[in-house]
Amino acid sequence: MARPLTLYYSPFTRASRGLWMLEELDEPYALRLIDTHKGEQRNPAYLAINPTGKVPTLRDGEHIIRDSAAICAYLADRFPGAGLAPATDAPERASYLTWLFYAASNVEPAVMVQTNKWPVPSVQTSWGSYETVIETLAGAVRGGPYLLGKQFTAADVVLGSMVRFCLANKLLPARPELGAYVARLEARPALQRTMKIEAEYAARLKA
Ligand SMILES: N[C@@H](CCC(=O)N[C@@H](CS)C(=O)NCC(=O)O)C(=O)O
Repeated sequence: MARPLTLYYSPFTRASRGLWMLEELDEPYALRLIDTHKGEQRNPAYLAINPTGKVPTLRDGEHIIRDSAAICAYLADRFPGAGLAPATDAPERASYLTWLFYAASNVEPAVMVQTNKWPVPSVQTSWGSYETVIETLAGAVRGGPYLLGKQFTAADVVLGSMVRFCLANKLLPARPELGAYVARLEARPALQRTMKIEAEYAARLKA
């Protein structure tokens, strides 16, 4: 049975990952705009579906999924025909899960700690050092075109979104491997459509 997909979304936030993922699928979906500047993410109706008060959240019929990486992984598995995740018994699944979880649990906090100069001893961090993360990322995308080679997956949406944001905001060094990877991602029609939708929704919020 068809279950309408709704993404609770705010432009130029971590919700952009969910939007890009939806654009990679050939499935109908709706966007519900949450104006985070007006604090709509803390409205009781929204907190009822996402008690963290953060965007994005995905509704798939009666199912609610939150956290951008989980949303991307969920959609990839929910629509296997799109080929955005290796099958659970495919050997490529190992690499896929590694990068998906590495992005969410290591890249993002490593960049936050580095940028904010938070004093955390590397022995206590899950990612080791910021430099280790940079080398790991550069090595992961050097061969390409994508993290798993020829197959583009939800792991590219999640990790690629982070690398793209970090390069644009100078939170990662302009390593040629990282820049070339982002250029390959930006050549994808789905990401180009995402960028257009983002700009339209951002303009709508300003109006
Ligand atoms: N782990 C969450 C984090 C989401 C998140 O940090 N969202 C931010 C926007 S980028 C937000 O909703 N901020 C509004 C607020 O904190 O009030 C995810 O990846 O979905």
